[in-house]
Amino acid sequence: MDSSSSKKSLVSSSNRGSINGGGGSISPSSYDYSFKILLIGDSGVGKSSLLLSFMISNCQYSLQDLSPTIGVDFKIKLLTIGGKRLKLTIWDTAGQERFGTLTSSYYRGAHGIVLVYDVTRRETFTNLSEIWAKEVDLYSTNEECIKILVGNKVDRDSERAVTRQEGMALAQEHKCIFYECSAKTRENVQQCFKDLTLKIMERPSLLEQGSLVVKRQILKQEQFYQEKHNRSCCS
Ligand SMILES: Nc1nc2c(ncn2[C@@H]2O[C@H](COP(=O)(O)OP(=O)(O)O)[C@@H](O)[C@H]2O)c(=O)[nH]1
Ligand SMILES: [Mg+2]
Repeated sequence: MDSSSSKKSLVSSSNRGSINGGGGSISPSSYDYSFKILLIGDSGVGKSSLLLSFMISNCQYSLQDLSPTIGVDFKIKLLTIGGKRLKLTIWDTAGQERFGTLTSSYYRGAHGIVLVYDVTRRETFTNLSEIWAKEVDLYSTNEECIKILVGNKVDRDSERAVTRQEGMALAQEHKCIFYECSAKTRENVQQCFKDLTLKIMERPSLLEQGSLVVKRQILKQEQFYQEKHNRSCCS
């Protein structure tokens, strides 16, 4: 199973169309676990493009299709891993990172955080340590959340300003998984999100949180049927 849809944010009135023709509400009974993943990093590093590249499965597209997306707040991807049906809600900034105005609510409850830099722009790499990792420490409410460092735009190898070794060293320093990707060629994009999800599932505390929504739903249904049963017994 692999389907996707984009959703309106509670705070934004913008409504971008769904990418894979998905859409509509997704019933909690259609997945076992629900995880919040977010993308951070400097403007222009390719966060929105990586997200689009991940959302669009098995189809051809050109770089024009990856033009900057402003106003998308989050996208939902349903997928099955290890027999478990997962709902990934992936949050992308609507360009606020340009003004340094990402709020704590963006980070709240995240199970996975994707820290992105552009391998051709060194300042986007140094800003990860100087700005973004600090924001994560400050705002992330899940101490155990899984972080992944992504060096994007590896298709522009001749313009490289950050080596793979440097990326690996930074990932080690911040206890992150490390991937180099290209949203343009889609190299490593699926693997990177899949690996992140697998690591979330391996962490019991995150798995527990991810399943709470489902548990609540089941409890509600049970209460509903119990009450219905009691009413019909006593009347
Ligand atoms: N060559 C190349 N260009 C990319 C790649 N990913 C994104 N871009 C381009 O980089 C620019 C910024 O991308 P965008 O996704 O809007 O970055 P964001 O601000 O981090 O969301 C756009 O012009 C994209 O087409 C990539 O992997 N390779
Ligand atoms: Mg963007």
